[in-house]
Amino acid sequence: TYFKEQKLSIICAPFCGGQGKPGVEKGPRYMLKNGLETDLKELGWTTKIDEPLDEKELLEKTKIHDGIDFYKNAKRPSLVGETSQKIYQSVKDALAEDRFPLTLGGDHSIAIGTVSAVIDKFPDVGLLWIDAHADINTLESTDSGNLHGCPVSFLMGLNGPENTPDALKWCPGSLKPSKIAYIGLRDVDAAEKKIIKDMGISAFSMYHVDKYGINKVIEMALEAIHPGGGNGPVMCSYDVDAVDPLFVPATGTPVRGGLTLRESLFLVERLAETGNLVGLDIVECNPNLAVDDIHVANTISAGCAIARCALGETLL
Ligand code: 4U7
Ligand code: MN
Ligand code: MN
Ligand code: MN
Repeated sequence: TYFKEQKLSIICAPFCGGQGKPGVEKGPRYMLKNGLETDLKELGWTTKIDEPLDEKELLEKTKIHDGIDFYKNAKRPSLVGETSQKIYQSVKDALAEDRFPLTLGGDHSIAIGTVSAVIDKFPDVGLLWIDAHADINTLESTDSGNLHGCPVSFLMGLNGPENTPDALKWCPGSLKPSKIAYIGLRDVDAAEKKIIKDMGISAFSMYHVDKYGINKVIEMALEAIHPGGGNGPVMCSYDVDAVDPLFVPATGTPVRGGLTLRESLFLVERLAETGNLVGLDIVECNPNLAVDDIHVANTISAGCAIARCALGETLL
C-alpha cells in the first residue's frame, strides 16, 4: 500500500458549474451527514476534512457566470478552471502529507483537478473512469456545452494549448491514452466513440460487464493500465451514474441498464484488495433530483458505501 500511516483527507468539492442542474453541490454535505467520516475512522483511517470551496459563494458565482462565462459552446469555463485548480491544490496538499485523497463532488468536472494532482505525485498512475459516460468530449465536440462531459479531454490535453480557455491552462494535460480505462459505459456520444477508437483507449462497456463478468473486466482494465501483471498505482474516478438508477436515482444524467449495487461495490472492493489505490473521487450525487426521500437515501448511501468499500470495509 502507498499510505502506510492510513491517513486520509476528505476533500469536499461542492461544485455544480460543470453542468446545469443545481443540487449536485450538496453531495459532500449529504455524504458527511450520512456518517461517512465516522465510518472511515472505524475502518482505521485518521481523517481530516478539507473544504477549499465555499459552497454558498460558489453557487452565487455559478448564477453570475451563467450566460457570460463561455468559450465557444462550453459553459462556465472560467469557473470550472478556477474551481478545479483549487481542488488540484487540495489533492496535492493531501498527497504531500501522505494522506489518501478522497474527493466528494460535486459534478465530474472537478476530476480535472483531482486526477492532475495524483498524476503529479504518481506519474505512472493508471486511471479507472467508472461512468455511464466517457466524459471525453472536447470543446469542439461537446453538444451540451456542459464541462462535466469533458474532463478527460483536458486531462489528456486533447484541446491543445491554443484552444484551451485561460482558466484551464494550469492543467498539465499529460494523461496518456494507454493509462486510462473505462468501466460501465452505455451512453457515449458519436464524437467520443471516434476519439476512443482513434486513440486506442481501453473501454469496458456494460456489454463487456455482461459478457465477461465484473471480476474479469476489472482484471482486464488493470492489465490495460499496467501491462504485465496489472500492478502499479491506480486512481479511481467514480461517477455514481455508473450504477443503475434503480439503486442510484438521484443523479443528473441517469442511464438505465447500469451496474448492480453489488457490481459497483465489488469493483472498489477489488481495488482495495490490490492495495494499489492512490485516489478516489465520488461525484454526481444530486439530492435535488429525487422525487422521494428514499431516492436521496439510496443514492447517498450508495455513494458512501463505494467510499467505504474502496477504503477497506469489506477486507477481512
Ligand atoms: B457525467 C453528455 F451528451 N455526453 O457531453 C454530454 F450525453 O459526468 C453527457 O458523466 C455527459 O455525468 C455526462 O453532455 C457527464 C451527453
Ligand atoms: Mn456520467
Ligand atoms: Mn446522455
Ligand atoms: Mn462523469
